[in-house]
Amino acid sequence: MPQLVLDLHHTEADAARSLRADVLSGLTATPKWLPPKWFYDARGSALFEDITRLPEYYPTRAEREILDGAADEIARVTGAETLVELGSGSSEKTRLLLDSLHNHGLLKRFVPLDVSTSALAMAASSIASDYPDVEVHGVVGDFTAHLDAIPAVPNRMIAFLGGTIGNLAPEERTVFLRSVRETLEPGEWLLLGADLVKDPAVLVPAYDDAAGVTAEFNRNVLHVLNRELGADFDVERFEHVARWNAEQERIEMWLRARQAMAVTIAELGLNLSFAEGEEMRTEISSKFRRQGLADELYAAGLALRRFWTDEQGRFAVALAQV
Ligand code: AVJ
Repeated sequence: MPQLVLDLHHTEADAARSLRADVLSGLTATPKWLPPKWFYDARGSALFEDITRLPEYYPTRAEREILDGAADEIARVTGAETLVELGSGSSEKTRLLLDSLHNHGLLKRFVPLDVSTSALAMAASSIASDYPDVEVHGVVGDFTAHLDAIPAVPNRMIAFLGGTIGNLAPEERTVFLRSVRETLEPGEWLLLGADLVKDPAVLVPAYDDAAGVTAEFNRNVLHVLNRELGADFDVERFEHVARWNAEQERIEMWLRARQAMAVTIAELGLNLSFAEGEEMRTEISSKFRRQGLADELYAAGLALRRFWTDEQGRFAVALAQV
């Protein structure tokens, strides 16, 4: 029987509290904004899975291509015995890493960390049954708050894939990378997936696809607020906007009110008004350059050891060491 443990560092009550705090501070700010983590209820997670298969959305395929080619070298260079995965999500790319660590006779333990108990339990149990000699130690937690819950065992590699680092603002990235550095011991590893700066003619359609899946994904956060906080957003009256911010080198997603509206968030006792055309920011997705990433890693105490891109140079996987 495989060893399977789940640690709960983040309960439903914690999530409810942090949603309320985020919505209260974001929707009373100017401009209004919401953190992207609230996209991912069951419907939002399914819509994101659909996004990863869209012709315009290259990051998932590009990262898979990189990991396919680099997994062997990653195992050889790191000698990692424990793979920690932040925001475990879909496990397909994880399995490339698990397989290669396993084939090299290294893999002892897999530690997925995710805010969603149900997503984590599914990922953890499917890995546990497919790798019977590997200990699976899931952590329900938030990667910006609970890295200290990662078990202190030797020879770890933390994988943070998919380009999710791009969701963090520069100051949040600094804090996050320092906390990774603090969590790891000298010699241990960070494997980081990051989307690269490129022509906005490629970037914008990746976040504004022809089939309208990303638009539904973006509006989904309003369904989440309606259900979880008793809000009365008229979701279809918000239009999806994706634009390239050239100064900050990031894609931004916004929701634009098609007309003036009053919105009540019952559980917060909050009454809001939207002007016609008013935009609320729902996500930033920062794009990186090799040197900038190396500098940010270095500033956090992490040394860049390997850097791979896909054939077309769209996406990068960086391997850094404490
Ligand atoms: C999951 C954060 C990497 O920023 O590309 C996809 C989320 N948003 N389409 C990204 C997303 C719109 C995605 N990350």
